[in-house]
Amino acid sequence: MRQHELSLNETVPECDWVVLRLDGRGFTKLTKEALDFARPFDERFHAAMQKTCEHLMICGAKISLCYTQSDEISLLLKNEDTPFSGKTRKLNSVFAGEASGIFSLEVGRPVAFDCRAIPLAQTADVVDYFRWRGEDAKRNGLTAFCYWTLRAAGFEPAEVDVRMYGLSKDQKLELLSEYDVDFAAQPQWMRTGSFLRWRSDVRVGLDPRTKRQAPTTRQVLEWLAPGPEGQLISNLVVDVCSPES
Ligand SMILES: Nc1nc2c(ncn2[C@@H]2O[C@H](COP(=O)(O)OP(=O)(O)O)[C@@H](O)[C@H]2O)c(=O)[nH]1
Ligand SMILES: [Mg+2]
Repeated sequence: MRQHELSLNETVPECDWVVLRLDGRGFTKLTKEALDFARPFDERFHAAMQKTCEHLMICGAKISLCYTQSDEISLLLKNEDTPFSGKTRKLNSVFAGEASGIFSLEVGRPVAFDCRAIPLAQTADVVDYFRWRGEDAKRNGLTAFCYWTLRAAGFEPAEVDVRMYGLSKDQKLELLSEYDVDFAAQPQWMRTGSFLRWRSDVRVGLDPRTKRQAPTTRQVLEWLAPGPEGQLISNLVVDVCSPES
């Protein structure tokens, strides 16, 4: 029986970094029908995603960096910090379970996330990975604003598809300004997604051993949104991935 059970046993291959990407299952339907969230973006939905990210950062593994956009979350781990001896079935199921549990509590109904483990050979791949997800967030965010602006103006879904077919980024921005929607003025998490990272917080406190004031360092979570050109993404990732971090 053990042989059967171990037949799908896989571990993360040789690499410097591992990303775990989680994605909400059927969230198009969930956000539309069951939970009636504002479209294209909803502060309550985003708050539940943020709570989920914060939980994942402290749920037992050393996560170097977290990024979220729409219904997805990417967690970056150093290979040596990857728990469960890098067994992908454990990583994928446990992290999906942790995210599903906390998000369900936040929104008050059962939801599921999937999770995939992605090995990345070196730091340059990590920069590329987060820029890729950031580009996806920007493209989808802009398209979603255009789509729902046209729907709010009374167009049927098929008419919106025709109106938006083949539009470039600049044409989409133009379309929004025709309807007095200032895309640049929308909250940054909607346009680029956002990062959650650990920051060292140094404070002066009483050292119980010496009974003297002394600096103490603790790790606190900090949310950041990348700039429009993705510069922050490279800087942040390189910073997080540096050997001293
Ligand atoms: N209403 C609403 N929907 C959102 C929000 N964030 C993400 N979504 C939806 O979540 C879905 C995520 O896409 P995808 O993972 O491809 O779809 P899925 O397979 O149905 O989960 C999209 O349909 C988004 O519109 C939000 O803030 N408000
Ligand atoms: Mg999804």
